[in-house]
Amino acid sequence: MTDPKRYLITSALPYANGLKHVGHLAGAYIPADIYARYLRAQKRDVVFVCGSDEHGTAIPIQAMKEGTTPQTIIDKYHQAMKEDFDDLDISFDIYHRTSSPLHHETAQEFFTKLNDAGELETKETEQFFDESTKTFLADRYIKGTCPNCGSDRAFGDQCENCGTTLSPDELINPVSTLSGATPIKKKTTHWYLPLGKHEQFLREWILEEHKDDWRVTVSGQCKGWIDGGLQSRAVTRDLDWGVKVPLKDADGKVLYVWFDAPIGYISATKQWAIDNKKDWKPYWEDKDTKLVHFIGKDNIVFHCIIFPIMLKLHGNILPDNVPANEFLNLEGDKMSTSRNWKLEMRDYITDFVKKENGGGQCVDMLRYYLTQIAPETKDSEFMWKGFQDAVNSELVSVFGNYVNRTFVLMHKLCGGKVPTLHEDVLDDNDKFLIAEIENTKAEVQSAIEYYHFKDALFQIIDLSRKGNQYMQKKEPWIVAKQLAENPAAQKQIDNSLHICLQLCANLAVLINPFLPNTAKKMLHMMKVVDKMLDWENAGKLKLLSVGYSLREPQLLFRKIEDTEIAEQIEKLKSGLIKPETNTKMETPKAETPNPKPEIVYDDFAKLELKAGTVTACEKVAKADKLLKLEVDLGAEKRTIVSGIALHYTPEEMVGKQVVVVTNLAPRKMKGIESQGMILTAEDSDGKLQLLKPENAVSPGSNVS
Ligand code: B3M
Ligand code: ZN
Repeated sequence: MTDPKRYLITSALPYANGLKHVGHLAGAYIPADIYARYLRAQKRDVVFVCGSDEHGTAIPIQAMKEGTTPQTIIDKYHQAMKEDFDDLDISFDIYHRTSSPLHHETAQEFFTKLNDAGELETKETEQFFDESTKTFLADRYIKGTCPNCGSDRAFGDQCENCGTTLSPDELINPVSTLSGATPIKKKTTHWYLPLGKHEQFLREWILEEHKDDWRVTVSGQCKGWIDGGLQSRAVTRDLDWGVKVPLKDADGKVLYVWFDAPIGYISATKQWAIDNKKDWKPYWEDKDTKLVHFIGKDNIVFHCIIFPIMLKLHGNILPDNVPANEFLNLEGDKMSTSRNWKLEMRDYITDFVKKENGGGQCVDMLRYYLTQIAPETKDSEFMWKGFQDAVNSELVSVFGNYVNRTFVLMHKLCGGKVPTLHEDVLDDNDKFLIAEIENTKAEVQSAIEYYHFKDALFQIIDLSRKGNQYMQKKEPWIVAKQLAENPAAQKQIDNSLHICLQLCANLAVLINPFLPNTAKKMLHMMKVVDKMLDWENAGKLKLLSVGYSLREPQLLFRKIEDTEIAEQIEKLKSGLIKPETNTKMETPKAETPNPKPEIVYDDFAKLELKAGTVTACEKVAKADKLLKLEVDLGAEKRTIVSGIALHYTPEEMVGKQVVVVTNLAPRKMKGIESQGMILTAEDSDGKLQLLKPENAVSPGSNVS
């Protein structure tokens, strides 16, 4: 879209069920923030919205885990996520929440309009139902084995391991995550959005109209969905947590979280408009608005297929682009909350930003590295060593060093003032750098407009690298020594430092959308006001007036020490919970330290071993390694305390089968009587895995 009147930028609404990690930050928040800051510097009319996604089964499940109410959970994580985004200078114009009455009204109006227009269908189907808790098992209330990758961490809506979108019927061995029970089927009626009716529209809009400007990873995924045949999607659920279906005959039903969540972008815009005395409508109704959704790749189908159909039917504008990012891995492995293999935004804030030598520079260091490794076209890798290298050998040694050198020399050779530019003695090196300043602006601008943020950032650092090379060629400190014999050389010194200083000012403008704290520090050093950061100022040598006196330099970035990196890697590794159950593991070398003495069969026969199903599980207070399990053994239930808390979360234990030594004398652990022991295998690296029957057996089955 050329020259839109206004921009609406959205970042995926994070679920308010836990803290978010740097993968989320790199995927949906930093790129959107760069884009919004860039547009603001261009004096565009731009609104950047986000907020917490507070519905769906993820919320009550987290509440169960933490032994509290869904409301407490959303309040807690909404606040925490908002603070984290603030601490990392993500400049939302509003951070809203989908539990707000305004959102509920907006989502209900949306549903009503589509339903009244006959665009939704109702269907009676049989769905999984947990008889013990009297709950229909939608989405994350049901889990089982993924038909695609075989992981046992697949939910009724999506596999956590491979990301495939699923329906409960596709799960192998489905169990209720609420009780661990095997569900039955029960009839229920729901509203569906018939996606198939809109196939032609999607083909034309995505595969033709946007064939050149959408990322191939995005349009490719869309094509796959469309070619695969678009099924009708249920937009309601039998749950008691969510936006109520606004119809008389729909008691106990709420809108599907993926129906209401994207409408959250609209309700956030409405709230922003109320707060700022603006009109929200043009942002969602006027064709001259450019709407851009920043998301991670697992959200593509919702933002490129389902929500656009909803928007079209409701009479809203469609997104102009959805620059979805791929995933960010961490130290060679997939980031995962359940395995605790992750770097939460909050961890970085605590360990770097809030430390004595932290602050804005540490915010910018993370923003820098995450942009440099942004998974724009393929999955990428966060490596602590890579972070250290990016900071030390690019931010410190190239960009920071260039700025510092320029300021030091200007104070030493030009009396702390911006020297004159003598046009009559410009040499080729001067001319080359002046041209590079202009070219770089154009290149950065074009890269940002195509959502190639990584490339844009590279161009900026490269410009500072050229500044260093220029300084090395011009050597004003050497020229200064010749002044006694050759006073005309002062002109050379003036030119070098004039150009170098103007380049510093340009770098501040260009880096501002990416590293806002750094730009601010540079403004302070140059004693200029924020207005200097207007984008139109870049590309020219006119930012600083001749004769203007500047401050002493401040170091822009500190070095990252080896010890800091080592600590982070250690922290990550010691927190790891368990390996993927379907990950191939190398067979440990045959090694039997202290072999036990031989026994006769009768010794073995003394053991009573049974298979059981875990029906409840929780952490044991003040014991990092212990979990308390309730195990169903058919004829009886047992409480068992087991030292597996570093390898399994309570939530993932529920529903699992285990092998129990049932005739072991009871033993008290942390005040709890453990009535048995579950069997595990310990890998060579200390990771524990449960021993369990290959296929589910009835609880109480003998093991021999
Ligand atoms: N909350 C899923 C996620 O956090 C979902 C995004 C909603 S965007 C409208 O990945
Ligand atoms: Zn899978």
